[in-house]
Order: sequence, then structure tokens, then C-alpha cells
Amino acid sequence: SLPVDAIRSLADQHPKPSHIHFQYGTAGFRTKGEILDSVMFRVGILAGLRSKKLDGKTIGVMVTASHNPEPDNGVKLVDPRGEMLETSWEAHATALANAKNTDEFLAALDTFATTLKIDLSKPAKVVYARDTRPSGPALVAALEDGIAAIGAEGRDAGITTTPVLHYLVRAINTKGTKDEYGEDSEEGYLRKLSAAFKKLVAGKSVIPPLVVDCANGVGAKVANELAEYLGDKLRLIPVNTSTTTPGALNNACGADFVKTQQKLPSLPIELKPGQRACSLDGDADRLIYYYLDDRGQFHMLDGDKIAALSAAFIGELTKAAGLDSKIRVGIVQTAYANGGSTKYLSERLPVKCVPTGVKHLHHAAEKFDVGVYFEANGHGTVLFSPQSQEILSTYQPSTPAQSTALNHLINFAEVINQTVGDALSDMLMVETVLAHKSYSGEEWDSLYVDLPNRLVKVVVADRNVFKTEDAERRLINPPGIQAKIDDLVHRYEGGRAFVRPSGTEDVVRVYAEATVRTQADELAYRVAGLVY
Ligand code: 16G
Ligand code: ZN
Repeated sequence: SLPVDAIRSLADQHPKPSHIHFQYGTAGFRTKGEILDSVMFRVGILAGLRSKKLDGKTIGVMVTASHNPEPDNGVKLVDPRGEMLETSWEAHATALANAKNTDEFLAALDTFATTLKIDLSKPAKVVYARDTRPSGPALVAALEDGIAAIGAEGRDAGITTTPVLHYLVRAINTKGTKDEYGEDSEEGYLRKLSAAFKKLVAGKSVIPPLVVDCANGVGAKVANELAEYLGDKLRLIPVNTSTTTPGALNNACGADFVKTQQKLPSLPIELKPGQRACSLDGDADRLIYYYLDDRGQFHMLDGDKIAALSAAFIGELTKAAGLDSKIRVGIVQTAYANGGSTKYLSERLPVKCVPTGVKHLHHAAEKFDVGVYFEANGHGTVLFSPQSQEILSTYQPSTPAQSTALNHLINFAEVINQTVGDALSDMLMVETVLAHKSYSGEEWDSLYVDLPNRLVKVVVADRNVFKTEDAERRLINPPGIQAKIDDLVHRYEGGRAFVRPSGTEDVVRVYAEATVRTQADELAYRVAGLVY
């Protein structure tokens, strides 16, 4: 049965603020850090219960608010394979977080454990980490109270990136099995990635140094460590690494800033023409590249460009290895993918469009033998199915060229963090492809031309009335609006637009693209006018 007394006495120390409704959304619970204490405590208990439900497998908990402002914080659960929490548990998390007081919370827990048939006598293990936000330590303390209250064993992974935490969860749960993912430590992660990368670029000419904007967040710590492991193979220049300067996190820098502002972040050094640089977001699970051309003009290489670069390369490798009939490479995008990228990719490989949010992309990518998924915002990874991993490890190449390609594929699968989007791992993937193709940023950029686009947000009375279909590309409610959007879109050359409710903010988002910049802007504002 539930350790009611232990839970009660600790729960009383973490009362829920009365006026607030919490919701486990696409990125877990996320709001101002100062109101999250009760949520953290309850998530600690929930993580313990999830672990018990899954026979004592280790569950992950990440305390972060990613690219959001410094005063924000958040928490999300990670399932045993290093993936996002199973969707059906999101509602349970929301319900538990909103129980009014300790009595209601205990009653909710009891019903929950009974309905889900959780065997409370099972052991429970939770591994947790946090980013660099000032509200982090107190929130982790509340989380630890929850973990202790349910009698789970906690492991503190300290301050690290979201993708490292995902990696750890998978590594811990596969330890000693044939699917062992890697050593279950941050050093293990760094060793795994850097070793694979070094093999991938062995014999390639010297790679020019890479500026890495760390958003003044936790990525700075891991990027600095990675730089040591990489040494001369790839000289990283981590910048925006001020993790203790108040207000610096994600401020005028980082992947979200670059993507949404479509301009250079503030950097302490000047980029030379053609020099490539990249930005991580506040928890290092998103990556955006860019460079300035000879005229000083800014060029962004976003998640779509990363998908195009890497998917095409993996496709070429499978062909060169003689495996293209056995290993089917596919791409997963969302409605935000630039029309230019979708055209480029669908001429080469199967492309699937799914609703926004990592879990949708991840699950769709699992359906391919090798699934490449990226959101335009720079979050993405590559998944190798168990069958394709098996093929890679048993295949007998018949020529030296096939053998080389096979080895590259094997190392590619190692350099990529397959649990979740990982800025640093994706960066090594990009650098690998650039080195193999001898591409500059400009050559990479010219794979296809981005259509000019505009994203605007509209504050509406109730975003929940906005319902979409066809992977968020069409609006079915409120009635009548989609027909008007269609009407507008037809009037613009290369026009495309869609409206969707945000899953993280109380707004509706409007995206539009067209062949000409001014037209994309105009289309976006006119569509916004329809929903306002
Ligand atoms: C969350 C999602 C991200 C998505 C974004 C969209 C995860 C881990 N993160 O940050 O993938 O792009 O939400 O936000 O799923 P929106 O619904 O407010 O547009
Ligand atoms: Zn993030």
C-alpha cells in the first residue's frame, strides 16, 4: 500500500498554490519557477510510481524550461528507453498536479495506483538532472522529497543537458544487456560520441574551428567538456557560456533566438565571412547553424537544412554499402518544415508530416528502418530500428567501398543520440557530413532555397476552440476559417499557410510562406486577421 504517513508529512511541506491550474503539455509542466514547488514534489512521486509500474526500470526526470526565459522552469519525465513519457500518463500527471490539498492528493494517488494496478511493493528508481536556472536547486530539493516519500531510489545526475539525461536513462536500463547503449555517465556519453566522431572523420582534412553559442545555459558545460574530448579533430569555440550571470540565459542568444529572429545572436567574437557557427538552446536539445556571406549577409541553416544534409548522406551511405534495398531511410517533418526542404527531400526519400511535438516525430520515425526527424526549430535526431542495427552488425560487404560505407553507417548510429534531439550530437553529425562532402556552410545552404516565411502569434479568447487536421495543416474549427485561408493562399505565388493552437503558450500560431519575402509577411498578417 501507499506510504501514506511519509507522503502526508512531506506533502504538507509542498502545498499547491490555490489559484493555479497546471498542465502536463508537449514539454511537460512549464511555467514560472517560483510556483512549481508542489508540482516537483508530486512529479517525484509520479516518477516513482511509473518506475514501479514498469517493474523497477529507471525513470528520468529533467528539470528545465529549455529556451524559455530564465525565471521559467519546468519538469518532464523520461521513459525507460530514454523517450518521452507515454502519452496516456500526461493526463495522470496533470490530475495529480492539480489535487487541491494533501488529502485530495492522497486520495488521487490511491485511485490512480488502484486503477493502473500498480504493484506498490515493486522497487522504484529515478534519475534526475537540472539545467542552470537559479530556481533549479530548490525545485530539485522538492523533487527529492517526492522521490523519498514514495520510497524510490534517486540518483542525482547533477547539472547537465536534457539529451544527456535521456541518454543516461537508456544507458542505465540497458546496462549489461545486449542492447547496452553506453556507459551510464556523462563521461560515458562524451566518450561514446567523440570516439564515433573521430572514426567518422579519420583521414579527412582538418575541419575549421566551429563557434558554438551555448545560450549561456547548461550546454556550455557539456560543450566545454566535449571540446576536450574532441581535441584537434574538431576545435570547438564555445561562447555565451556565462551560466551564472543573472538574466543571461537565452537572452539575445541561443537556437530559439536565432530561429525566431532570423538573425545572428549576440556573440563575443566577430564571424569571418563563410565561417560557420551554431547555437544551442537553453538545455541543448536544439541546434541551429548559420554563417555570414562575403557581403555580411546572415544565412540560417535550421532543422530542415540539417535534415536535408543528413538524410541525403545516410541515403547515399546505404546505397554505397549495398543496403538500400534492405534499409529504408525516411524523413519526418512537421507543418513548419520549409516548403523548399519538403520539395528537396521528397524528390529523394519518403517524407511524412506529423503534428508538432517531439513524441509525434519520434514515433513516426520509428516506423522507418532509419528515420530522420527534425523540427524546423532545430530539434531532431536519427533513429535506427533494431532490425537495421542488426543488419548493420551482421552484413557482409562484398567490396572495400561497401565495407567503408558500412563502417560509416555503424559509426553514424553511434554518434547520434537516438533517444531524443541532441544539439551536440547533431552538431557532430553535421560536421561529419560537411567533412565527408567537403562542404562549406554556403554549399550546404545551397542544397535548396528556403522559401521566405513568417510566423506570428495571435492572442485569442480561447485557443482550445482551434482544432486542426492533416498534421495541423488544416483548421476544422472554428468553422469557415479554413476556406478563407485557402482563398488567401491561392492569391500568393508559392503560398502556404496554416493556423494551429500552441501547445506551450496561450496563443494561436500562424505560419505563412511565399516565394517573395513581402508576400510571405503579408499572407501571415492577413491570415492572422482571420483568426483574431
Ligand atoms: C515543445 C516541443 C517542441 C515543439 C514546441 C512547439 C517537445 C519536447 N518540445 O517545446 O518539439 O516544437 O513545443 O511549441 O515536444 P508550440 O506548441 O507552442 O508551438
Ligand atoms: Zn530545449
